Parts: sequence; C-alpha cells; structure tokens
Amino acid sequence: MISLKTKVWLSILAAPAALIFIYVITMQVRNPETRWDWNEIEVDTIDFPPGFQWGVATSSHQVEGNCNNNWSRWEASFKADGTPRIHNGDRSIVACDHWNRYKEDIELIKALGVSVYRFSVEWSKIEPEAGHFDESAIQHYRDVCLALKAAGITPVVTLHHFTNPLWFEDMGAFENEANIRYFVRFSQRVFDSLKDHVAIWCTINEPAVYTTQGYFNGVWPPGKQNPQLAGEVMKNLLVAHTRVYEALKSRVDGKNYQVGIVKNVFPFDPYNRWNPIDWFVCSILDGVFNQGALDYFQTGKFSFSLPGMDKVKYINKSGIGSLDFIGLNNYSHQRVKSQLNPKEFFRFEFYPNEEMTDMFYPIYPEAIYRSIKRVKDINVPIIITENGIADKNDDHRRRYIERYLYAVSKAIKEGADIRGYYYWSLMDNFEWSEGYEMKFGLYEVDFTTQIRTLREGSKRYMDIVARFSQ
Ligand code: GCO
Repeated sequence: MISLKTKVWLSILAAPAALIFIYVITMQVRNPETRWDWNEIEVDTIDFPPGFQWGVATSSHQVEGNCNNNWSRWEASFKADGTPRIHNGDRSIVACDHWNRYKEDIELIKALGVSVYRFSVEWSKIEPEAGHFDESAIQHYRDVCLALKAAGITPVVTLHHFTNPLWFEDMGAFENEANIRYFVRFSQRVFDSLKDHVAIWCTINEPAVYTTQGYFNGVWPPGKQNPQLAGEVMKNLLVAHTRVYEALKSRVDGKNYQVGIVKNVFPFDPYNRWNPIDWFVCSILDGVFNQGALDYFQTGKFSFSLPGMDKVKYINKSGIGSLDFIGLNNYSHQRVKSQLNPKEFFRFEFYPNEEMTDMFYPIYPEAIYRSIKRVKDINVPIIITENGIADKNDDHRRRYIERYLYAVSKAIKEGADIRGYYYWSLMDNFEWSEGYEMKFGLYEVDFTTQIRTLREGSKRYMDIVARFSQ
C-alpha cells in the first residue's frame, strides 16, 4: 500500500518528471547521433560531379612566417603564472617560410593533382598601419595568384583568417561595430587588386571559433573571458561579413564573383543520451557555436545567449542574401558531459572506443555528413573549405580521407549541392595554441630544414582526386 504522503509526492513530481522525459525524447529524436557500420561500407562507392573543385587550404599566419600581428604578440607573451601561452612555448616565427617558398609550394600543390588553393592574405602585411597600404605586399599576393594560374591552379582567397594588424587589435578589433569599416576598406582594396585573378572570396574564417577562443575561453588573443563581449564580437563578425559582401558585390562587375563566409560546424552529442543536463548543455553550445550564424543567414536574425549575460540580439534582413556560397569546415564532433562543478559545469569527454585524432576529437566521418545536412538548409552552394586530420604517425590519415570523402559523396548523392572539397592542410603548419605539435599536412615539414615530404596517407587523397578529375 502506498501511503497518502507518498501519493502526494508522486503526483507533485509526476508532471516535471514527465516534462523532462518528453524533453529528452524530443532531443533524442531531433538529434540522432548518426553511426554507420563501416564494416559494411565500400568506401570506393563514391561519386563526385564533373567540375568538382579539389583543393588544399592554408592560412597566412600559419604558413608564411614573419608576421607582426595580434597572434605574434600573443605568442611572445605569458600567462599569469609565467608559463607560455602556446603548447611547448612554440612561436610561429618563420613558420613554413611560405612567403619566400611559395613557388616551390605551388609545385607541391600541382603534384597532388588538385586544382584549387585556398589561402589567406595577411592584413598586417598589407596594411601595417591604419590607412597605409604596402604595395609590395599586395604585389606579393598578385605574384602568388599569377604563379598559381601558370600552374593551372585556381586561387581562393580568405580575407580574414583569425589575425589582426596590431593597430586594429589595439582599437578593440571586432568588439566595436564602428571598427568594421576598416575591415571593409581593407577588403575592397584587396579585392580591387586581386580580382583579375580571383573569382572566389571567403570573407571571414570561422567567426564562432575566433569568438569563443578569444572572448570566452580566453586562450587566443585578446585572451578575454567575457560572454557578453563574445556575443557582441560574434554579431559584429556577421555584420562585417554582410558589409564586405555588399561592398564587393557592388564593385564594377562584382556580381561575377562569388563571395561567402567560412563556417565551422561541430555537432555536439551528449555523453549520456538519457541525461537531460547533458542535452541542455549541448543545446546551449550548439546555439552559440553552430546555429546562431546559420540562423542569421537563413532568417536574418541572430541571437547569442549564455548563462550570466544579457542576450545579444540582432536583426538584419540583408543577412539572408549575403552568401553566394557557404564554406563549411568540419573535422569531427564534440561529446559533452555535464558535471557538478559550478566553475566548469561540463567537459568534453569521448567514449574509450572512439578512435582519436591527435587533436581533442575523434575520427567521426558522420559528423561532416550531419554538418552538410544542416548548412544545406541555407540553400546556397556548399564548398567544404576545410577538412583534415592531425596525425603525426600518419597511421589514420588514409582512413580519415576515404571515410570523410565517402560521407561527402553520400550527401551529394542525397541532393546536397557541394561544389568542392579543400583538404586542410597542404603542409604541417603553426596550429595556433597547439603550436607545431599538430601535423595536419599532406606534406610533412621539417621545420629546421624546411624540407617538405609527401606523407604515405596523403596518396589516398591523390588517388581519389585523380579518379574524379578529367
Ligand atoms: C581552424 C582554422 C585552421 C586550423 C584547422 C585545424 O579551424 O581553427 O580554420 O586555421 O588550423 O582548422 O584545426
């Protein structure tokens, strides 16, 4: 017999328990953690349309060397406890010396058989002081484009890949909406100088990564931990994208160019699919990291909210049309485990059976498929602007490439309009806070001799590229 008291308690608790149960079930149904049986899959049953762009990607600060920007200053500074900010105390310094070695690197790109090179222009070299443009730096990038064209490779240019000139950083960079005009001016200048050679333009690389690392986790410059500011910066990056888009498209024959943003999508999966708090944290992270920017391009509405801050809201209907394509970067997923620690109420933790890359995430090819399905709703062509693996022993690269490309091909077969795939990265380079430890390169780089060597696993990419290039 249940006592009356117990009955009362049960009836009081029944309603919230039922709601939580419905919440968990709804989340489970809406967010399946897709898993394919790779033993059953024939990874060679892939197909890519004619004209598909095969490429490789890098960014200026990570490969060029001799940068004087917010990152080089950050690398030279120390944490409050006196330890270096970058893993192993690494600093980018000469990096791959790509600034001087671009001709031989273009030969390496050609040897892969790919037809596209995505690289970024270094704002701090082009505009070392506000309003002072260095013609020789602009000429350098023109020369790079000419050398690429001579090698039959199409240049794709990123205008902003994480780094800022010091003068721009010191005026608050994208914290202040009023500063956006400097980025627009720079973008116009570069566009006018390179547009004879460059048809595809990426405005800003991974706004959510720049924002969360620099303003929420505080592990990238400017090292702030301020959710409110993070929301403002994220909003301003989207505003900046739309303004640059409009500025470039309104140039003479601007409509002949394709301008898009590069968006990193990382699916967040709960550690325990029956834990409502794991789901709740996933949905917050997903909103901030993935969905916020996607909503902006789909609806013109952006909102950003984290515990302890006033929601940042922004509406701009012209956000909707401000993409000729979307660049999608995807590497894996994140698994979220909530915990009873008010200072750190969740952590990322993977299951022991997940096959890890050298970064803090596993090989999970279904992630790129899931990410494509999400950006597809924006209804513009997709380019996979980055995908690749940090794998210093080169024992997973081959499998990573064939499985992720299988996933991309499957999405294409199911109707996704994907125009290209650029492998990250052409060669090992300076991986931000991880320094030189992470080996993403198709070519291994010996940083003392600058000798580049093709990795065995990379040949899988070359084979697939050769198979689908006429
Ligand atoms: C990013 C960048 C690249 C990285 C790459 C590997 O995603 O952080 O676009 O600069 O090097 O993604 O982590």
